Amino acid sequence: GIISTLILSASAYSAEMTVGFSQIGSESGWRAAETSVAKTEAQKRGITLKIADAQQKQENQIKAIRSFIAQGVDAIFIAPVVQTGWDPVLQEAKEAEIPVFLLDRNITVKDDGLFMTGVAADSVHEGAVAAQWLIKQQDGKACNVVELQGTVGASVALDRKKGFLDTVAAVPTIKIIRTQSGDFTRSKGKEVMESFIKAENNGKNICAVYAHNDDMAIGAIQAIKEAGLKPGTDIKIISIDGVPDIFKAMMAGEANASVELTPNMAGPAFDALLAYKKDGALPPKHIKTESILFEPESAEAQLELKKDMGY
Ligand code: GYE
Repeated sequence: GIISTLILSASAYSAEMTVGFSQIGSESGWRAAETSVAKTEAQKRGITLKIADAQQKQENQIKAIRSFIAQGVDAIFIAPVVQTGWDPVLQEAKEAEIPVFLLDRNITVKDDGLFMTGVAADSVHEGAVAAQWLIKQQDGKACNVVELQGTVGASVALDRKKGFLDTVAAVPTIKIIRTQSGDFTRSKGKEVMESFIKAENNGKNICAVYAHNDDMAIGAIQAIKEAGLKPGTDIKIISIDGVPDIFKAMMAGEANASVELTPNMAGPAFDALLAYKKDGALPPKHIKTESILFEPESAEAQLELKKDMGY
């Protein structure tokens, strides 16, 4: 009767939905977990998810988005590698009446109506949380900081830099003496840290590393060890993401703090999409995830929790 018909159409409804996800790549442990959680969250809701890996290139993302439009998907998810340059392709999606959801990074477009919502942390705040930790640690003692920035032009790199810089600006004894992009990868993080160490009296002028993600911090830890110094004590390590390997490094005394970021960006986006398709409900423009700082005391417990989070 009516009830079974309703149940059938309700379940058939999401099962018939296809979402195209333009993912950045697999530059970090956090990124890989985000991809894996997206698959699980789609499955839970009976949604078909098509993932296109852009290998860090915006041009590949634009191609993937155009292909999703041509296929007539029900929605497009984008983790935008850089902040600008999205207007034309998002205009095409809008004309095709395909809603766009942003995951983990922000964009700057002329018309905010070109996307439905963005699920992300407040990255300026993440940078501020990292800086506050360092200020408290130093308690008035001077500190020369080297910064490993994320991908050039990425909103998260610009914002994590800004939040940190604005916060330490109030404390003249804390100085950023060197800053360079390590592209969010372990290998580049290590390479850039090696050059910082060489330029700064074999690392002896460096008090702390602020890395825009844990993977670059792990690369830096390696470089510090190879230079004969102790990461975590000779040079403090503060980063962002909360991946299992940074908690392992904390347990080994080699890292000091990480601002956690959930890899579950897709879940809230799927929920917003389902609510929109069901009765036209419009989500808030930004769906904000939490930014909590963890130190070595909680590393073991955090490592345990990460097992269920796509890592
Ligand atoms: O912190 C980093 C990744 O955009 C929030 O990108 C994401 C960042 C994340 O490569 O590890």
